[in-house]
This record gives sequence, structure tokens and C-alpha cells, in this order.
Amino acid sequence: MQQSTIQFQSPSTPHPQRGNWRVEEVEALFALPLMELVFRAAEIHRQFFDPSRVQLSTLLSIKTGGCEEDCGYCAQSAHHDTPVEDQPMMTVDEVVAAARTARDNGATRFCMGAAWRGPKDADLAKTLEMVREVKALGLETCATFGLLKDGQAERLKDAGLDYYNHNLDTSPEKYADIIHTREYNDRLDTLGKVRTAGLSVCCGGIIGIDETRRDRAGLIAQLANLDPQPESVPINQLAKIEGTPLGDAAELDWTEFVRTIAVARITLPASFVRLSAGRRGMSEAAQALCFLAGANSIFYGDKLLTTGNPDVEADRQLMQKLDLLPLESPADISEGDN
Ligand code: SAM
Ligand code: DTB
Ligand code: SF4
Repeated sequence: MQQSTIQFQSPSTPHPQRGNWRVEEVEALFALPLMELVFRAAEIHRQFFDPSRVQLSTLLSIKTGGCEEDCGYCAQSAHHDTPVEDQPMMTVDEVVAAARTARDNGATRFCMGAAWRGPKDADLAKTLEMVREVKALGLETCATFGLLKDGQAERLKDAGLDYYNHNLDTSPEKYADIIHTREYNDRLDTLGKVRTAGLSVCCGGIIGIDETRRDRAGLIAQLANLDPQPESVPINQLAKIEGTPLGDAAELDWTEFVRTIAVARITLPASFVRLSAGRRGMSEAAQALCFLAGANSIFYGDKLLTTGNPDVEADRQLMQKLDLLPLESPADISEGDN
């Protein structure tokens, strides 16, 4: 592998922003002939990244179920009657054991999720120990704990957190159909706190929630206009959960997922675009087209938070078939690595 042409981004590298993306411009990208769209995205991908490398993140739900928010897609909301049972917070030892397994399987980032509106200070204190110990294993650390209050992002940063995941989920117009217990601006406020604390931002959304293509374009425009742009952009396809308001959402054609990945790559050229929830129902060929269209990160591990993901072994085989290599370690994305 020739490393000399590779320009990896690091959290300390300022993220480029083209300017203000209008929703109409993003919609026009979605409307391109699919092959043209994928080709343009692939060209941009190669300008910013080594297209043969895929970043591997493993997820763990450290506190499952019983969430007071009413997100219409979520298995963990106390507002919906779903098959997911509430569970107490995991112990530090349990979390560290899971992180060690993830590392030994080849993941470079470990993302801890909690079904909270936001962390209470006492709960946050327990998570800080998890962050410290996971970081000490040599993994990048990521947390997704909901809305943050003043000072909480700084405490996470001091404990060794690298990334905070907090999604905008959908367009501002669609948002109120899906979530009624917190507002779009609450999310923007938390993203601002994360940025100010010096954490890297992981922010994306969810598609297949009966949104229109204009909503998908509205989501991408919002993400692309964040300044600086998020370092990591997860694109989730709805995992339909029985008992949720979106349990029988209309099926989204796989080509629309590919288009969303490609448009994210074009508008967020230096961000890692993560092919997130929804891979289990996707053919290997569709995933390959997503990688060509600029996806360069996946959730890797048999489980997401409450739903399944392709098996580790299946993903190893897929990457081998596609001649894709894992991003080996956080050191691989250091500035000026050439
Ligand atoms: N409670 C925290 C929060 O909402 O910020 C963190 C966890 S929450 C599960 C993180 C994200 O996962 C959501 O914003 C949504 O984009 C995605 N997600 C949740 N349930 C999903 C589902 N059933 N299918 C696909 N993505 C989902
Ligand atoms: C993100 O954007 N996707 C992940 C992570 N951030 C926390 C969550 C996906 C959840 C899929 C449904 C489930 O497993 O419950
Ligand atoms: Fe709670 Fe997060 Fe699920 Fe919303 S997505 S119900 S905040 S766990």
C-alpha cells in the first residue's frame, strides 16, 4: 500500500467547510443519476482518504432500556412497549472486558451508549472510570449519553474521551414527527458543548423513518453546515422495532441508502462516513457500493445496542473479498502520516 498520497485527518486538523449548503443543492446531488453520483463521491473520497481503509468501531450498551425520551424509532424508550428489558448500568469490569474483546478483534474505537435523556452527575462519574480504563487499553473512546449539561463534556474529555456521538437524526422539519420530548436546538446545544470541550464530534442521522428525500437532504445540509464539520458521520438505516411508532415504517430502497452515503461524502469530504445501523439487512454488493461511494467506517461486532449487526467473521470475509483493510490503530490517523 502506497502511503505517500494519503491525507488522513486527525481531530486536531481543522475541518474544511465549503460554506453554506442549501437544501436544494443537496437535493440536486441526490437527484443525480446513481452511477454519476457514486463516481463523484468516489473521486472526492480519494482526495481525502485512502479508500482501501475502513475504520472499525465497536458499540456497547452500558445502560439499556427505560429511557425517558420518546424517540419514535427506539427500542429503549420507556414510552414504547418493545421486547427490550430495562437493565442496570454495567460494571466497569464488564465494560472493560467487552472493550478488550473488541480490541482483540481489531476494532480501534469503542463506543459506549446509554439510554438516558442525559447523564445524571452520579452516573457520569461511573462512566468516567469506564472511559479511563477503555482508553488505557489503547482504544479510541466514544460515548453517546444524550444531552449534556454544562461541565459534563469537560469531565468526559479530562477522563480521556475522544469522541462524543450525538445525532441530529433528521431534518428540522421532520424532527417533531419523531421526537416530542426534546428539540432540535437541544441537540445543537449539546453539540456546541462537545466542540467547546475539545472533543471530536460524531454526528449523523437515521433514514427510513418515513421521511422524504427532501428531509434526507435537509439532514445532510444541517450536518454539512456545522462549523467545523463533524469528524465522524454515522448514517443509520432504521432497524424496525416491534412496538415503536416506526415499527412498520415503509421500506427504504437500498439505492437510497447508497445515495445518502454518497451525498454525505461529497458534502462532508474530510469526515469519516459510517455505514451504521442497517447493514445486517443489506447485501454484500450494496455494502460494496456504499464503500465505493465513500463510506469508510463501520460498526464492527455482533451487536449494535439492542439489535444485531453482521458477525465479526462475516465482516472479516467481506473486507477480504473487497480488499479493504482496517484502519490499524489511532496512530494511523495522525497528522502528516505519509
Ligand atoms: N440515548 C442517546 C441519544 O439518543 O443520544 C444515545 C443512544 S441513541 C440509540 C443514538 C442514535 O442511534 C440515535 O440518535 C439514532 O440515530 C440511532 N438509532 C436509535 N435507534 C435506532 C434504530 N432502531 N435504528 C437505527 N438507528 C437507531
Ligand atoms: C449511531 O449513530 N448509531 C448507533 C450509535 N450511534 C449509538 C446506534 C444504533 C442503534 C441501532 C438500534 C439498536 O441496536 O438498538
Ligand atoms: Fe433514549 Fe437515545 Fe433511545 Fe432516544 S434514542 S429513546 S434518547 S436511548
